[in-house]
Parts: sequence; structure tokens; C-alpha cells
Amino acid sequence: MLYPQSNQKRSTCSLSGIWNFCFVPDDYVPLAPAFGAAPIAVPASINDLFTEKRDANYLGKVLFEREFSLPQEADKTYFLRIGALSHRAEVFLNGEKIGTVPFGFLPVDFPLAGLKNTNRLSIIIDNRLDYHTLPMGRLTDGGTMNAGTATKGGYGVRGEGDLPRYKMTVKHDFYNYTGIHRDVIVYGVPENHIEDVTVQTVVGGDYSKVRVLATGNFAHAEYTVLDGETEVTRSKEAEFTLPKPRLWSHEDPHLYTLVVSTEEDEYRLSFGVRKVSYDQKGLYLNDKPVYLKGFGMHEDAPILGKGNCSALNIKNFELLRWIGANSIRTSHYPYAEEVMDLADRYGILVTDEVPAVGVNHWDPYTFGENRADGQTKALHRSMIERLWSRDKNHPSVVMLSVGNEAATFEPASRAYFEDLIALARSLSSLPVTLPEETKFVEGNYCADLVDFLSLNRYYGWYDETGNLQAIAPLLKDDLTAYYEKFRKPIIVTEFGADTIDGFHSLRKEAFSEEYQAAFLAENCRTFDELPFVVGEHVWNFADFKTGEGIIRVGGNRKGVFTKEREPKAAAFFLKERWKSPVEKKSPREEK
Ligand code: BDP
Repeated sequence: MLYPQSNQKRSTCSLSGIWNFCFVPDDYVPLAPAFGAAPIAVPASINDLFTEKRDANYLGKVLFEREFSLPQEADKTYFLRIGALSHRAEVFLNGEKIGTVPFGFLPVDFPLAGLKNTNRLSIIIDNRLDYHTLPMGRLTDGGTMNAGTATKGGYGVRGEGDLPRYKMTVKHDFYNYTGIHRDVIVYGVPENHIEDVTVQTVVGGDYSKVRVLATGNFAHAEYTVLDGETEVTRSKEAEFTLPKPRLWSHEDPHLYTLVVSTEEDEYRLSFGVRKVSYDQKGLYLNDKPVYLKGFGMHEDAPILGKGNCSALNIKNFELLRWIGANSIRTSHYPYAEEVMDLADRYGILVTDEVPAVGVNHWDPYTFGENRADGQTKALHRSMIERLWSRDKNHPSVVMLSVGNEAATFEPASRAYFEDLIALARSLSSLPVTLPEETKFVEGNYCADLVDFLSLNRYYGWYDETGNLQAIAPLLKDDLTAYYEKFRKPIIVTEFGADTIDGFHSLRKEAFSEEYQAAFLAENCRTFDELPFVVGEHVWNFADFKTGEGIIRVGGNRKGVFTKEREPKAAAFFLKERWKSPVEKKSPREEK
């Protein structure tokens, strides 16, 4: 899948900006322009833009609509790209349905036939989660929701009417942000265009060999590699040599540009030359062992919600660089394509995760008919495929994660994940993982399937709250048991303590900045004693929004940075720890 691009052969027209917005009933069809619509921002989540709680927490269908015009060229074919929305949608052009968006967090493209001078684009989003969405979730405390809102004039726009929407809540691990979260772009390509490009580097273990697979409607293609402005190779063969390649790494994230030219089309793509390998001892980048230092993150910021924002993205990566992190996990869903581009540029190694979160703790079970079943799995499968087709050319992506904290303690989880992990392996040569909360090795039905054990552990927080002394013995026993049974390297993919910035405690009490710093230090000290721990990802990079609940004081506060991206005390501990290579008590040998 190619990101829309404009050059002498291709054009793009961004539809980001102000759109019209309404809450709509379930049977709404946009035959005519929306009546009584309010302005809304794209990309952004709608939730934090509202003043009324019942609007912010609305569950049901919402309409986004706008008009657009663009100069149309007769020899071009036009497409619509929706970067991502949450969670499902129907898309209409001039009142006619042109497609459905089956999932959130990943892009979709629709061909645009019959464009007029002025066109009305209507996107009806449904933000409800169920057993057949990913994230998996459920609505509670039913009610009639938005039925009848049309009688209020304007389909229940902000604060109007007296509707029972606010009675609905959703069971979900983080806040159920709603909206068009990434850019919407109309793009034109030549009729005979390049459809996809896959760049494979270090072919057959040879660092100077590159192989390109370009698909589409063309007879001949030419491949040019640029290093900055300088041409380093030009080839009519899809496999060629890059003399003395400068390798991509965290320390030197060097990128080349590949230009694919055909009779009618041209596409430019940046790529890095790097080799990812792994064995029982851990992960290697360009044949050198890497210890992962970094965070599980969230796309979440004040006002924007999950809306993609270049300024915020840069700030996040500057902070990752400042603190000395070398890696992140895109918990718990694929991040914006712009984020992936920046990861390439900043040299941040990424574990790329699909949004299979919430696949756990359903009463009385999670996996089975009308729960996580064949329908859920088909969606899950299509999201793994889509993620790889989007991210396969990013040198920063070093691992694939097929979900988070699934109910791997249920026997039926095995049949579900066996195929999905096999699928991920068939798509790429990268290691595959599945972050786990399951504690008891004997009751884990999936851990032997993955290449890296990713364990989320909260000793000293959810277990033994406030007890720093309890961390090391519990953690050691737990991780050692996992390693001894499965003999796979371990990444601790989550460990963290909620911390209210500005709350201090000399005795390091829970929720204080002092407790968070000491808690992280104690966890890290323990990892250093366990040679099979090959990575640490603190939960979380920054505070993020959740539903309301008695364990959430204004959301999940396990951030090392606040929502505004200011450091808590723990940030200085991590910066000190991560500025130099993490010293293991028994370092693994060089490969
Ligand atoms: C873990 C989840 C993560 C939560 C975290 C927490 O993987 O998404 O935010 O717990 O409660 O179980 O802080």
C-alpha cells in the first residue's frame, strides 16, 4: 500500500480542516446535505471538543460531511484515502455509497468514479465496540441511544435534546475516542499506475543487495537510488547492488530514497538498509545485540484526542531522544503513517501492534461462539495483513505484535492465535510477539507460539501496591519460570505506576513522583539481574485518557511525561539509566 504522494505524475488534495458534523440515527442515509450540522475538526477526536459530557461520551453513529472540488485531469484516476477513523464507517460520495471502512487505526482507499465539479463527501462513523470489532468491547446499560434524535432538528447536535445517550458506557481499556483521526486525502494517479512497492534490503544476508517488487500496470520500470541528492545506483533490473551501503541503525538512522519510474508513473519512497535477526538470546540489528529501552505509548493528547498532529509527533520523538529511548511499542494499535516515518528518521525501533486489545476477561469466557470467534478472527487476520502492507518498508519496524493481553489462559486461545501468528510469520521475517498478562506458565496456551515473550507486569502496583520490597522477588520468580519453560528471550513490555505530577512523598507513597521513580528503578535493577530480559518498555510514555473509574484520577497516570509532555521525576531516572548501554549482570555473548 502506497501513501498518497504528489509529484509531476501524481497529485494530492488534502481534505483536512473543518467539516460538518451531526449525531445521526442508525438508519441515516446522507441523501441531502446534513441539516443543522455543527463545525468539527479533521483530523481530531470529537470528544474533547465538546462542552457537554453526554456528547463527549456519545455512542452510536455520527456524520462527517464536507464538499470538495479539485482540478481534474482526464488521464488521471482518482482515489480517496482515509488515514484512519474510529471504528467503522460507511462512505458516500454525492449521496451514493462508495464503500465501508471495516476497522479503525488503518488506512483505506476507495476509487472515486464520476467526480463532479463540486462533490459532497459523507462519512458515517459508528463508534460502538462489540465482540466483532478490534478493539473488542461491549456497551453496557443499553437505553434507546440515538433513536428519535432526528425530531430534535439537526439530529441531536451538541447539548440539544434530552436523550439517554449518556446512560451508555463502553467496556474498553482506554478512552473510546471517536473521529476521523488521520488525514483524508483525494489523490490522482495516472491510469496505468504503480500500485505497490516493496523494498527488500540485505537480500540473502548480503548487505549490498536490494530487491524491489513493484506492482501495477506498466511494462518496464527503472529503479534509482538516491543518497540525499546524489544518485548511487540506477537499474532496470529489480534486483541490484548498493555499493558500500550506510546501514540504518538507532545511532545512525540513515535513509536512502528509491525512485521507481515507469512509462506513465513515478513513486518515491525512503528506505533503510538494515538486518533484523533474533535467536534464543535476543534481538540483533545488523548482527549486533540490541537491548530495547523505551515505552508503550498511546496516541493521545489534550484537545486532539487521537488526532494526528505533526507538532505533537515531533515533540514525542524529541522526548524519546532526550530520554535516551531506542524503541517503542505502538500499544495498542497501529500509529499514524507520519509517526512511522518519524520513527525511521529518529532511529526508533518499533514493535508494531494490531488493535487486538480487550480480547480478555469476558464473563464467563472470551473465546467461543459470539465472542472472539471466527468473525473476530477474520477481522484480526485482515488487520495483520493491512498493517504489514502499510508498514513493510519501514526500517524502524523490527517486531510484529498480534495483540495485547489476550485471554491466553483459555485453552481456546491457542487455535485462535496459532493461525494468526503463522500468518504474521508468512508475511514477514520479523519476530512475532503477543504481550501477556497471563501469570501462570502452566496455564498459558500461547506463549510457545511467539518468538519473544512480552510480559506486562505490575508488581508494586496492581499487586503489592506501594511495596517496593515485593517487586524483585515476585518479578524474578515469575520471569524465571517463563524463561525456564519456554526458553525465549523476554521483553517486559509494561511496568508502571500511576503518578500524579506534583504529588510528593518523602516516604515514597503510591501515586507520588518519588514512588514512580523508585518503582521503575527497582524493576530495572531486577531486569539487570536476569540475562534473559532483553528489553524494558515502561508503561507509559505519557498520561492518557480512559473511561471514568475509581482507579483512574483523570485517566491513566502512569506516564513518565504528563499529557502536556512535561517530565515527572521518573523521567530523570530513566534519562540517567538509558544514556549508556544497559549493563546486564551476565551479558549475553556476541552472536
Ligand atoms: C495493562 C494494559 C494497559 C493498561 C494497563 C494499566 O495492557 O493497556 O493501560 O494495564 O492498567 O493491563 O495501566
